[in-house]
Amino acid sequence: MFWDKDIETIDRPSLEKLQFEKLQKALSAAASTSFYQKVFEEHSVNINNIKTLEHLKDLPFTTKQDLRVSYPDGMVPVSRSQIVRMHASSGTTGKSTVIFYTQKDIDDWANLVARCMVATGTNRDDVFQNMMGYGLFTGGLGLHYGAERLGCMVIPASSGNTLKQIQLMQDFETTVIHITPSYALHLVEVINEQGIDPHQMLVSKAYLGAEPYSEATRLKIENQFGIDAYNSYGMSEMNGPGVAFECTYKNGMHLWEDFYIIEIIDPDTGEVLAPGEEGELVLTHLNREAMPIIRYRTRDLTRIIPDQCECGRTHYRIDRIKGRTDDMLIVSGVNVFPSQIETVLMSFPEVGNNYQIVLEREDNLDRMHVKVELYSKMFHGEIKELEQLKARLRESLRALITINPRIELMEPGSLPPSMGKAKRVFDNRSI
Ligand code: DLL
Repeated sequence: MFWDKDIETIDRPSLEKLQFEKLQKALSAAASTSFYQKVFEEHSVNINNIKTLEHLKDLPFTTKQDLRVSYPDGMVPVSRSQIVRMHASSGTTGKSTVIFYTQKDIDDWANLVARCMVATGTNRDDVFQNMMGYGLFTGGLGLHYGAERLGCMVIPASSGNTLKQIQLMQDFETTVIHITPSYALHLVEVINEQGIDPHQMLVSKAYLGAEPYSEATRLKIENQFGIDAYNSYGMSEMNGPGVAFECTYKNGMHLWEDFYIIEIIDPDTGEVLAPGEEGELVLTHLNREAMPIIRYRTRDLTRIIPDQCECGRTHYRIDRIKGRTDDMLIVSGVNVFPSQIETVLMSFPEVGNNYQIVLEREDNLDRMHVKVELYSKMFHGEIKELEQLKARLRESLRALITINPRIELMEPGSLPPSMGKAKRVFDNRSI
């Protein structure tokens, strides 16, 4: 099942030719903005010297800080009257970064999202309940327009209000949901609390994204709901959701290369790495009129999966995001990604749906404290069993991250639930 078979299965030489044509247009649009004019001048860049895709690596990177510096519209080559929408990043630090779209940009984005949904087998007969926040965040409206373009019936539920979500799911026979993985874990708990069997509901698919999560969490959500969960990746700077999406093979996310040029770089040196090597994802937007962005450093760590997918799509897949270059924790000198901790926790069948990582400094030493909810049945047995579980959790974490964390076992519902992007790490060391 394809939305645009010719483009999705295009051979690599034709894809590269198309990318190069689009890159030239994107570069000349960028060069007409005040931001890139200055940057290209500073780096002595003459865009006429970019004669092949290979030359892209001669151009400077664009960073989140650059978007802040050029706030609000230093990267916009079109007039205000051509702009029909803006979104802003969900960043919690500093000034938010703003993204603009022309009508063509919105149409292209809707088509791209429709392409993603079709790759998972969704069609116009589906009822799509969108549980991502509507507003400046791109998660809500991004999928909304794509699902309408495909012809689904869209329920614009937005995030939160969990009992209402469940009622909508039942009354309108929702078949596909779009939700953050942390909220999905909370939703399924509330469904069970209401005495409803999630397996009896008609929902058959979930699109999970907007935050990092492990394969173990995907499996947990799939098993608890009895559905297929698909990984969805994107960021405001590159439109929002729809940048990369899994197909029915659920084996890495197709990153749509007719819209974006992918590079994986060494985050320390900026050097471009070979396909298959892990590093920071850098994306060039090839399609946006209102805001061309060249070589954007996403800070997300992943790798290209170089072999071709069995679905027939030729666009490269990227692996599950391992974390961000800026969310790596350094605990007692050891580098730890929260995703490593989540993988261990969620592989224990006794572990419930929520956890927190708290870092503290005691007597000048770093201490890691992992608070983890268990299923309620675990509190009906003997204390000895809980002590053994604690020891097994501590040992599994120590084996992987070489740090001995303090484990606190908690009853379900003890930790605050997440309705959107979850905050799970609390670093209290510098306070
Ligand atoms: O989160 C767009 C989005 C909405 C994607 C809905 C998927 C679904 P931002 O708020 O700008 O945009 O945050 C982008 O979120 O750089 C990643 O660090 C993280 N992220 C997004 N999707 C995933 C994912 C939206 N599937 C930032 N896995 C990105 C891991 C993800 N991290």
